[in-house]
Amino acid sequence: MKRVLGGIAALGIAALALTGCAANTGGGGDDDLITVGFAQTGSESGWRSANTESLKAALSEENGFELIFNAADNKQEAQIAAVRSFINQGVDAIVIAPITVDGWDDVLKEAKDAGIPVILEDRTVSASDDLYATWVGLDFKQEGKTAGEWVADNFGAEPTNLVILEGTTGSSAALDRATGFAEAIDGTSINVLDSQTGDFTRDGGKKVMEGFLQKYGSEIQVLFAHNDDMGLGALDAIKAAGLTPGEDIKIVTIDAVKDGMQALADGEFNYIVECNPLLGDQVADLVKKVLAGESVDKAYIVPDGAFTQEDAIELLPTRPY
Ligand code: GZL
Repeated sequence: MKRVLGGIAALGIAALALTGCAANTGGGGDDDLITVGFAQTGSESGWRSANTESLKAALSEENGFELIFNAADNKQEAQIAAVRSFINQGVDAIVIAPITVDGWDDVLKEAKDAGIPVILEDRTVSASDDLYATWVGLDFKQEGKTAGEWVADNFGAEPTNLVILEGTTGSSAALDRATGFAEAIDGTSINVLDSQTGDFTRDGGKKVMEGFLQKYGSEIQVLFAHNDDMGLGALDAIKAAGLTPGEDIKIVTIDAVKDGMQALADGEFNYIVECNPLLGDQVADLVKKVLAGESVDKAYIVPDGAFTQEDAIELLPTRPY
């Protein structure tokens, strides 16, 4: 297993945050607290829950923040409305986990015109990077590539039929994972029978997998799911079809949340590429740096690991999410 270095980097940044002496920028309720509006995508997956917990823990009052939180139920119009509300409330900074890449230019311009810096976390946007202060997240294309390389290495030499459960349509996570995966299997004997969105949810993964099984049945040899939750939903459909997940259909997913790692340890999944949701400390540190007028990079990538069944059995007891 590749050791995850992101944790060390995050701890280092967290230490800086705790000792950092960001100027009191006031704003919001208690003048000593930094008021942050956080527009989260929703609560579509185990990854999202872990990411929300991480940001709420870091943007806490004891860390010097007053947090206004909104979860947009995976709908961009609700997320944009939340950002407009933060602007109207005159918060000191706005954090966004943008559901999809497009559609952000107008509201980001409104935040800039109001003099409120925007920090992006998790997914990215297509808007010009002069419309936000910085972004911290993951290398989704590499995650897709790592999953594809595992499929190519294990099944690419022989003609192998594969189906894909895609993440939320238009999200940078789904777009970039698809690109990385396709590049990795290019030139192999992997045959993609079908690829549809399950919107990163268990229910979506189950419903789409039911459709795949009705259409292709036991022709399906491998499933690539853009996240654990859709893979976990697909398990129900595979078992209902009388097939054994991890054996009749090999499964590779992305995230490595606890339920996914349990399925991997149990042999129902065969490989998981990590996507680290614990971005809170880095987001909090970046908010303080931006408000203190310190220069920051436009992008910070948190490294990911990848896990086999043996790794999952060893690591499950100590996994932080
Ligand atoms: C990835 C994140 C994705 C996760 C899903 O950083 O945006 O959204 O992979 C989540 O589990 O729903």
